[in-house]
Amino acid sequence: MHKTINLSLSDIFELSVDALLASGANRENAEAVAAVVRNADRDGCTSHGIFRVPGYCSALKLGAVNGHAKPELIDQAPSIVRIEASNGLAPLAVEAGRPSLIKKAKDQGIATLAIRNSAHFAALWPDTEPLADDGLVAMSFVNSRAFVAPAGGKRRRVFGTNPMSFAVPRSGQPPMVFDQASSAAARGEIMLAARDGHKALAEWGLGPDGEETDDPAEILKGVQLPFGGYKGGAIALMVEILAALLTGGETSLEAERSYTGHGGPSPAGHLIIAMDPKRFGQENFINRVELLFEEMLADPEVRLPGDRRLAMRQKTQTQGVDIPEILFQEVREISRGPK
Ligand code: NDP
Ligand code: PYC
Repeated sequence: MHKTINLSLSDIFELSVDALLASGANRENAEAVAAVVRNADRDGCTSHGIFRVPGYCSALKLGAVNGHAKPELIDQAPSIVRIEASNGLAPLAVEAGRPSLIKKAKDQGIATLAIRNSAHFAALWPDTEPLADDGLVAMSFVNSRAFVAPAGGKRRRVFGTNPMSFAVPRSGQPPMVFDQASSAAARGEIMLAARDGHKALAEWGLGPDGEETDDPAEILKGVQLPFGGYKGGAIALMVEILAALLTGGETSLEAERSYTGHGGPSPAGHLIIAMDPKRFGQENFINRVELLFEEMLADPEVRLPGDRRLAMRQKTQTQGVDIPEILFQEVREISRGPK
């Protein structure tokens, strides 16, 4: 076990901002990234919290991503807004596009934010939850570098871990949000298992020889597998097409080919869809969603996706987050800047 240190959520934010600034990001970009990092740790998404800051910083220092990028908003059509992110970091691009996406969704009933050339290294629920907070049903899709074999494949990586998130508003409660990789395990979870000396599950992936292994480090060198065989493989394919091809972003294979080994995010594509239930003529939508949830929860074995995150959110506001001391030292060292 690692020796840990307890940090408040504002400590995590400030430390992340300082490390990103010291690595060459401007304040706008640093604060946008630090907010998603803090919120990931707040919600118990350790694999996309401060654990990711050294990777962001390494990519910034090596010039693999542009920490001064200013997202360019393109009003493409009445229901489509595009962002050219110019090799910048995804959190600022999402912030820049959100107001226009919300307005278009409320005007048109459905709207899409298509982001190309941005580096997404985060969880996806921060993209969809604020839209549901505004009364919209939302979906988000992003690709990354090629880590995952298509269903049936054993050696050749083609897809990113290609997550998707879905959010729906609720009555008097935070939105229900799910957020999941299309691989059996997010790469971040495999990295944490490798770091913490845990074994991998057989379905997570294969070693470089195409054989099963319980060593997470071998899977990181080999291929990850889609969840649920060909069904997850089809979702990974769909996300690749929506996120990379429909936005004009880099495919996961293209991002992999230009990757220089910095350990941080690579520019890819990113698609967010928002729908206004009122414009669909469904004034009773939220009540019907609640009835559906009541039916699900009538079985005490069932919980809603996102409930674990929301419980963690309650806890960490007062109790802070334990992180490995070695990670804290690493990020603090980065924040002190070059010697
Ligand atoms: P998980 O498998 O941990 O969880 C997926 C979803 O299932 C969550 O919404 C979770 O809710 C829900 N869930 C889990 N257990 C249950 C249950 N028993 N009943 C009902 N719902 C349940 O997520 P992943 O490991 O697939 O992904 C982890 C993170 O990695 C995500 O945030 C994802 O966006 C991120 N990621 C980012 C990528 C990128 O390219 N930027 C690539 C791949 C992943 P809850 O959280 O409440 O447990
Ligand atoms: O955890 O699979 C992952 C991931 C890929 C890119 C960012 N996170």
